[in-house]
This record gives sequence, C-alpha cells and structure tokens, in this order.
Amino acid sequence: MVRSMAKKSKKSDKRSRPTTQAEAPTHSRSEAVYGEVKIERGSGGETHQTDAQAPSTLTTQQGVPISDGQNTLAGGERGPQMLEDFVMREKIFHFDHERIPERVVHARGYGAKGTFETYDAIGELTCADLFQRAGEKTDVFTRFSTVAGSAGSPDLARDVRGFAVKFYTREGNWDLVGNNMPVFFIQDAIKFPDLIHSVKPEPDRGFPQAQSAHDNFWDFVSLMPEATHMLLWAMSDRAIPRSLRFMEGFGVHTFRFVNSNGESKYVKFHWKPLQGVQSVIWDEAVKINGVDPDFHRRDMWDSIERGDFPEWELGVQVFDDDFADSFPFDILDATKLIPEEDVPVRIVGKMTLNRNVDNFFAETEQVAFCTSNIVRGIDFTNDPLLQGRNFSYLDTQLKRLGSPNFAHIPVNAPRCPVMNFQRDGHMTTSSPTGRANYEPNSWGDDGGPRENPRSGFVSVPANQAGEKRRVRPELFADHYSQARQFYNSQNSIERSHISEAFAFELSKVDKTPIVKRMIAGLRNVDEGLAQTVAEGLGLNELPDALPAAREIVGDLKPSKALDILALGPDNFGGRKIGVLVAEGSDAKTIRSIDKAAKSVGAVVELVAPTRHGVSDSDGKGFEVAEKIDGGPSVLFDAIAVVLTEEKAEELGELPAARDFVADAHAHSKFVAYGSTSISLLEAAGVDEKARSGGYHLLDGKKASAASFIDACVALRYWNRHVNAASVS
Ligand code: HDE
Repeated sequence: MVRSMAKKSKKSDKRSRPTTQAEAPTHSRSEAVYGEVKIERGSGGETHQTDAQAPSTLTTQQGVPISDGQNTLAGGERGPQMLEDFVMREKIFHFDHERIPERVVHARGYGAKGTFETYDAIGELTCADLFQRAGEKTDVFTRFSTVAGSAGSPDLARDVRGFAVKFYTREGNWDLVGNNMPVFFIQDAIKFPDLIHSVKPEPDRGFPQAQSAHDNFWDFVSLMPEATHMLLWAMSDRAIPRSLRFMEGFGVHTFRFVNSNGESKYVKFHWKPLQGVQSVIWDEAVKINGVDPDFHRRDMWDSIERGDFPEWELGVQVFDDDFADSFPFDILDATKLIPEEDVPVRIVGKMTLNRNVDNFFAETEQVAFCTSNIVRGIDFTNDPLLQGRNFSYLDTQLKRLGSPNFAHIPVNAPRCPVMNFQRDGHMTTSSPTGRANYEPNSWGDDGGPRENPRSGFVSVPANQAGEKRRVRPELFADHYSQARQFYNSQNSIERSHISEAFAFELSKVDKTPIVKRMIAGLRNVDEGLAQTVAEGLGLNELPDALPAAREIVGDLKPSKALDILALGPDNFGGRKIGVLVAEGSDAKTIRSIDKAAKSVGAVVELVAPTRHGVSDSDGKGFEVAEKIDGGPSVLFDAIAVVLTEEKAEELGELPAARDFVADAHAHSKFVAYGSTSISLLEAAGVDEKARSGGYHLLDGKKASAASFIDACVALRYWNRHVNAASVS
C-alpha cells in the first residue's frame, strides 16, 4: 500500500513545479518522505514509526508528521485546493489567532528574568517570606514598558515607563507593578479611562501615536490640576531614559508591611539602579526613534547577552501613623511623594536581571501582573488609585489571556504548591484527581487542601468607618506644592529641559485656550517656568494664574533625590562608545580606546562607511558594527573619530559623517579624535574654539585614551552649551 502510494507520488512529483522542489528541504518532497519514513507493521498489526518521529520532523498540532510544508493539497497541478487539507487549514487557522489583545496601556514592553537577593532579614517589619532570610534568592520576572503607545510604537517616546516585577516567592507570587516616576497623574481610579483616552490617538483621526503632544491630552490635564506634579516629572528627562537599565522604579502607592505579631507600618517601595540614572535629551530621542525604534529593548537584550547584568537595589521607606499624621500631605494620595530627606530609603535587597526570555510572546506578552497579587506580610492601603487597580488588572488579564486559568501559563505560575478547588474553565492545563472539588468535605486525607490560620494571608485589621459618599480627602486638594518642590530640586539644565518640553508639547496644541489654561496652572508652580514656556510659544501675555484649591506650601526644601544629574553613575561601565573609522585608521589608537573602555566595562563599536572590506593601518580587517548611515552618534554615549587625513577629507563630504560629529557636539557628548581627523570635525562645524571643552586628542598612547574614558563618567560635557557657573 505504502509502496504504491510512493510510486504514484513520484510520478506526480515529476510534473510539479521545479522551483519549490529546489527551495524545499528534502523532507518536504513527498517522494523523499515516502522513501525515508519506514512504517513497519508487525505481525500483530501494531505500528511503530522511526525517523518520522525524530524531534526535527515537522508535525501538525496533533503530532502528525508533515510530508510537504510547501504546497497545499490540490486537485491536479492547476486545480482547486482541497478542503480536506488539514495540514494547511490547521496552520492558517492557528496563524489567524496568533495575536491576543495588546494591553490597553503599557502595550509596548520588554521583559527579562532574574533573581532578587535579600540583603538582611527584616522580620521586624514584615513576615513576607522572601524577606526572612539574609541571602535568600527569589526568582523574578520584570517587564518594562511605555504607557501610551501601541505594541509597535517606538521606545523613545516621551512617556512614563512601567516597571513591573513579579516575585515568585515560596509563599506565592508578589507583583510590584510600579513606574519609573514616584507619583501619578490622577488620584482616583475612576479617572483612569479618561486620562488614557486623552493621551491615546484622538478617536476621530487615529493619531498621534505614542505622544502626549496633542490637544486632547493637554485639554484633559489642564482641566485636572491634580495632574500638575506628574506633568513636571513627565516633562523632565525622566520620561526619556537612555536605557531601561538606567531608570529608577517606584511602587508609587503607600502599602503596608505587617510582621508576624500583626504590627503594621506603612511602606513605599523604590528601585535604585546600580548603573546610575541616565536620560537622553529630546533631540536624541527623536532621532533614536527613527534610526532604532527598538533602542531600549535591544540595549536590554544585548547587555544581558554579554553578561553585563543590570541590577537594582530595592529600598523601602517605612513610617508609622505618627509620621503620616504629621506629614503635610495625605499618604494615600498617589500624586504626592515622601521626600527621602523626610523618610530615608532603607535598602533591603538587590534584583539582578540575568536571563533574556526564551520566547517573547510566551513570556513578555503573556505575563499577567496584578496589583492584587500580594503575599502575607504585605497589604494594601486605602489609596483610591490602588484599590481601583486591584479590580482592573485581574479583569484585564481575563480579557487578554482569555481564560481564568491564566495563572497556569508558565510565566504566571507560582513556583510554590498551588492547591485549591478552583476547577475547569478554558484551557485548563492541570488535571486534579480525586473526588473532592469543594470544602469543607469529609473525605479525610483524600479531601484535598484546607485553610491554614497560622500561615495563611491575613489582612491588617484596620478600623474602617465613615459615610458612604463620593468625596476626596481635604489634603488631596493641594495640587501645586510638591510640583514646585520638584521643580526647585532640579538644576538649571534640567529646568531648561522641562520648560523646553512644555513649550514643545504645547506647540503641538492647536486650541490656544488649552495652552493658556496650562500656562495659567504652571504659574502656580513657578512664575519663571510659566514665563519661559509662554516665551517659547511666542505668547506675549501671561494668563492669570489658576485659582489654587488649597494654599500652596511654597517653602518645601529641594530634594537631591529628585535630581537625575545628581544620581548619575560613578563609572562608565555598561555605556557605549562609537568609533568612526575608515580604511587605514590607526590600529594602535583604536586598540588603546578599546582597552581603556573594556577596563571599565564599556563597549566599543566601530562605525565605518561600509560594513565590510575595511582594514586598519596594519592591514587587518575591522569588525564593523554599523554602516555610518545606520549608526549615528545618538546611539552612543560618547564618540571617537579615528581617520587618516585622506579619509577625514573624504568623509567631510558625507552628510551622515558630518552629522555623526555635529550631533555628538550638540548633545554635549565627550569626543575623542586623532589629529589626522580634524578636517571632518571642521566640516561638521567644530572648529578649534568649539573643541575647547569635552574634546580629547588621541595620540595612540594608553594615557590619552584612558583620560578620555575617565572624562566620560560625567556622561555629558554640559558646559559646552551653558555657562559653567549655572550648572549647579
Ligand atoms: Fe496600570 N494598568 N493602571 N498603572 N500599569 C495596566 O494591566 C490601571 C497605574 C502599570 O508590564 C493594565 O496588564 C488603572 C499606576 C504597569 O504587563 C491595566 C490605573 C501605575 C503596567 C491597568 C492604573 C501603573 C500597567 C493594562 C488607575 C504605577 C504594565 C494591561 C487606577 C504604580 C504591566 C495590564 C505589564 C498595566 C490599569 C494606574 C503601572 C488596564 C485602572 C498608578 C507597570 O489593568
């Protein structure tokens, strides 16, 4: 039977199109398959298969080996395709259902796996199991994200970044679903759909994508003074991080810690990157989005692949009711933070992300964070935003993943025993045995799990009383004091970036009353800020300040912890230098940069006019990472230019090469150059005077490369564009 079919197929193969045969692997040719697969029938009629079942054999979802994955079954060479072709139909059917709904917010994200290590046991504060033993290691899955853009939007949008961590603890999963900013736009979850609708593409036209710079967003936030503090953060460089590795993270809400005696304190969570905090500037962000919209995810992937694992320390601000009562703002208000000067951050452990995902969809896309996933020792407060989130996340996972069994998906499954009587539903993957599917039951040892009052989760027995009303606490009405404190905590460069960001965003708003209302609100933050923004827009007259619902506390002390530039790295590790080279570039100079960079853990990438066929002065071929038009200097933290005189002249004619230098200069980056490269610098508009600061002449010796790398620790030579005295 098999034989005769093989013969037949051989015949028909002869007539089939030769192109597909040439492209297809041998397995896909029916004649070959029937030649290879040995289906042997034993005397008892039982079947066993041999190489058709090899792990490399393509099969259907039902495990049926596929003989031809290139051609749909058809009635004759040019005849109609057949409905009975289950191989083709199953494949297309599955493809049609490949997408799940993307997240309504935070759709664009990137995940990685790692470990959280507890530094010291903090049993006096919390009985959460992961904090009970110094040195304890807990697996984590972390997903970073932007908020407004869809899944395919660019990484460098001006936006808040999500910072969500799932801890697989021995007593269940704890999800700390935070952001890279410690406050939020709104105070009550009921306003969240309005906020998000306003920032998303406008509903009639379907744009702009991943941008807050449009009428709807500024219309909404200018009508919601509670957004002001967060707007200051969103217009600061925090909203355009250089890398996901260089961001802080915050739990935002006030939570509770509870110890084993049932004693409870308030806690706010902080993530501090050991790599230091670093952002790009707006012009870089715009250009990076064009040249590499995956800049952040690529950076995370690459650094983990090369073993440069990003690390964050987890810190807690712990305080009691006395502090909460004396604090001038409400600790339940997510538009307020608690300055570190008032309650210091105590570091309790470290997260290391050391494994990339094996499969983006299975893990990063299907990971389901829920703020309601907390463990014994941690509890909620009545923050109205947090309480609303507790409903939203569970609900959204059901929509996205389509089944109440989403916790069965490996990335979501706890790494500790799960025993309960929840049963059935779409895509059940467990197969519980036994008769009991309810409790209490009288089935004794076979009756399944029982509640455990000793180690089970207990809520803090907080007193709750009050009238049922739709109100906000009085202190929530202070919308400007902390916005002012944030602004006052920034140095002159950061302030100018904030005012430029406001002016840029508002310049995209067509309706002038919206712009004026926003500036009227900014007057309550800082008159100078409002003035600069108005000037940036060409508005000659300042509108009257918006009436403030509560008196503004004007003299809150600036906080160093709010200032990015004060939180920079103490070494250049993990940063990238782009070295522009061409045929004949000096081998010694390139080696010296490479060595100096490697000694501090920085990465050097060569950029050249072509990707292949370029050799150095010793005649050795370069490993070029980027062709010049695909590797502009915005992708690097610092640059070097190492060219022969002839090549420098030649590249001076090439716009991409001139931009490489001119952009690095404009973005205040450190630049190293060999003396034979000067004509390119000059062609880019960097004359001798312009090279007076932040430029390093390389002479091929170790010392000059090392001093360049040392200088790069400062990340930018800000004095290039501002008066040195004002950088404070
Ligand atoms: Fe979210 N948020 N959010 N959010 N959020 C979601 O859940 C929501 C808020 C945050 O990487 C959604 O799984 C409401 C604050 C992160 O998968 C959704 C409110 C903070 C992520 C949702 C907020 C966050 C989300 C969409 C107002 C910082 C990405 C898909 C009360 C503390 C998690 C999803 C990931 C995702 C609702 C406000 C952080 C719709 C209703 C405040 C990091 O459930």
